[in-house]
Amino acid sequence: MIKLKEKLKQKIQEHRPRTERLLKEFGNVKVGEYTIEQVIGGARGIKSLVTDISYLDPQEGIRYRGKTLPEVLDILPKPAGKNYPYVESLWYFLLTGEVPTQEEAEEVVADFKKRRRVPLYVFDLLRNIARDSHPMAMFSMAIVAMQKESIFYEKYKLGFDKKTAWEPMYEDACNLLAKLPVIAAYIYRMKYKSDTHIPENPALDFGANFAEMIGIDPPYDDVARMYFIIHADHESGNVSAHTTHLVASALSDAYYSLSSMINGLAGPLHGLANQEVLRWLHEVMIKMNGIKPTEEDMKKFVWETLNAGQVIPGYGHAVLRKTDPRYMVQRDFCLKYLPEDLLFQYVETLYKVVPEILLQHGKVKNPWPNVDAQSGVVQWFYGLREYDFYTVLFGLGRSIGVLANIVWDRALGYSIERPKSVTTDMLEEIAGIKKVS
Ligand code: HAX
Repeated sequence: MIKLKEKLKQKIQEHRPRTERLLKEFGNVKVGEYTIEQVIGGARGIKSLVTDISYLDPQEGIRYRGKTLPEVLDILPKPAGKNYPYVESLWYFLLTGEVPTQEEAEEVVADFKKRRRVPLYVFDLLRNIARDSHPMAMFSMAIVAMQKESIFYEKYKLGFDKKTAWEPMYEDACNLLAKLPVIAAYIYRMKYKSDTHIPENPALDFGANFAEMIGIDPPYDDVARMYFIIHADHESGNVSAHTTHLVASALSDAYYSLSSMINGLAGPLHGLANQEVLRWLHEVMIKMNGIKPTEEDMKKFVWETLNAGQVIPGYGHAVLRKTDPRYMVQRDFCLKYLPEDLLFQYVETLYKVVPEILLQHGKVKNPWPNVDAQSGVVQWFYGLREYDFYTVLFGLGRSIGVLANIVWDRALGYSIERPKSVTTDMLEEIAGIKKVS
């Protein structure tokens, strides 16, 4: 058993009594109250999920296991000579809450390499899907196609043991996560690079192997690591994390759960916003004949979009009430490595004008940019220009957090999810405007 799994086992044993005590002794204590607006409005703000892996403060932004993103990027072990940490060290950190040593992180790197082989039938399947399908649809299908590999499902058939169910879930999660860069790279090269492929490199870690397989030279390996790490988790209520948790709560295995997550992430109000930002920016660039717009020009385009009833992609958030720290990490990266890039200049101009316009527009609760407003610029600069692939990158990163979460879901024996619905008549009666007979 590798050190990560041993440590995780110990953490689970230590944690279980806390959950058991809360349920047994304090199960009736109220967590909060909620309103009709929250019920109709997508359960916004209703505290009904538990995770210790990350927490999203509306003012501060995300913390993974109590640490801000700059802290995480700083303290996790990195490959020699590189600026960003191993994705595998984040996996260790999210699962255990402890920063791995270099040796512990590299043990996970070695473990993931052994799990990387993708069954041939997955490539056969991908080759038989209409080539103009969206890469997120391909990614989702490839993941669910591997369900027959599930160890959790096999063990379940022999008899479900609540205390040990996390172990096969952990094995599935590691097996699946290790394969995702290989699958994503295959989709990319099949769709956009004339179906020419680059074999995986057993010498490389998760991020570097992905970079090599899609065919982009260093320092894109560091870009990939940074990108996957900052997209990994955003607590449990966002569509992708919640979907994974919801599906896994029915004791569906990691393959079914993660495939559903990809489907949820593919919505333009969620992960697909990163491709929409690039599409929108290019429309603006065409109108500007490729020259940098003035703030006045940019204001005009933003208002045109709003007046056409469209959202400004990359702005706003359901929880955050300030600029997304994931935006800031990428902005700092751009300021350091590509300050003169034209697309970055567009994004910077937007940053100056959009918040004020959204405030004047008067609808949004958060006028500040989110992660998606900046991420395409970095990808574009390093040569990944097929922007309908950007959400696949997000999906790769998000998989790290949501898979860590469902391992813990099984460890703590969380119940099948089943909120209660009401009818509109019932809400009208609660509001005091109608009597239900
Ligand atoms: N541009 C224009 N209008 C916006 C807006 C934006 N960027 N963001 C919100 N609004 C509008 C909403 O459409 C809503 O209008 P209606 O009352 O007419 O329905 C109103 O402002 C209030 O919305 P809100 O409470 O501020 O925001 P929500 O919690 O409902 O939605 C969203 C949060 C992220 C979905 C929203 O801000 C949005 O659509 N943003 C643009 C798309 C985007 O960038 N999505 C990615 C978010 C980050 C993420 O999850 N990445 O994966």
